[in-house]
Amino acid sequence: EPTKPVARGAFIVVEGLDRAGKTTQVQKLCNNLYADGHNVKAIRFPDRTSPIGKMIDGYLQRKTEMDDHAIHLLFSANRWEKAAWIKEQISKGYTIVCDRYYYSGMVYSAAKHNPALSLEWARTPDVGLPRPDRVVFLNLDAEEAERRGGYGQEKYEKREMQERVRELFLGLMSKGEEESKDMMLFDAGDSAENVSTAIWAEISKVVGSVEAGSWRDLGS
Ligand code: FDM
Repeated sequence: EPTKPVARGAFIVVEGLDRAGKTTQVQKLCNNLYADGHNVKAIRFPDRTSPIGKMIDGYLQRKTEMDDHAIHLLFSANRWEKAAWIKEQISKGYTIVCDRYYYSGMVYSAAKHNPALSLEWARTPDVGLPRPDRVVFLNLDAEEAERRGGYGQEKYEKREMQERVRELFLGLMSKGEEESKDMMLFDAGDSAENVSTAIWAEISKVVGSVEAGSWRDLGS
C-alpha cells in the first residue's frame, strides 16, 4: 500500500505506432515515477492473458479470422474487464502507466477502411471507460519507422496500415476531437533519452496535480 497519502493516483496512457518506442518510454516513465517516490503500476492493452485477450492474440497472430466489428468489440471488452481494477488502483494512490488504450482501439479499426466501421462507430463502445489524465503520443514518420527495422508478422504490421493509423492518430489530435484535449505529441524520432526527459517534464507536473487533488475527476 502507498506510504504517502495522496488524493488519488494518476492514469497515464502512452500511445503511438509500432517502432515509436512505447515499451522503452513506459519503462523509463515508471522508473522516473518510482524514483520520485510515487506508487506506480504498468499495464498494457491488449491484455493477452484473459480469455478475451487470448481471442485477440489468436486474431493478431492470424490464427483466427474475425469480422472487423467483432474484433473491435473484443478489444473494447478487454478494456472494460480491467476498468474496475484501474479505478480501484488509482483510488488507492497508484499511478497507472498504460501502454495503448482506446485511442489505438479507434484508429486501428478505422484504418481498415471498412465503410461500415467509421471512427465515430469505433468510439462508441469505449464511452464511459476511465478517462486518462494525460495521453503521451509518440509520433514517428514512416521513413524513420522503416529505418528502425522491418515490421513483425502480426496482423497490422504492414506499412500501408501503419501510415493510415498514423494519419488517424494525428487527426484525433488536430481536429478538435474530444480525445485531443488529453493528448500531447512527442517527437519519437529524437533519442530515447531526450524523449524520456520531455515526457517526464510534462508527466511529473500532471501526477503532482492529480495527487494534490487539483485535477478533474476520472471519467469527466
Ligand atoms: N490494437 C490495440 C487494436 O487494433 N485495437 C486496440 O484496441 C488495441 C489496444 O493491436 F497492432 C492493435 C495495435 C497493435 C496490436 O500490438 C497490439 P502490441 O504490440 O501488443 O501493442
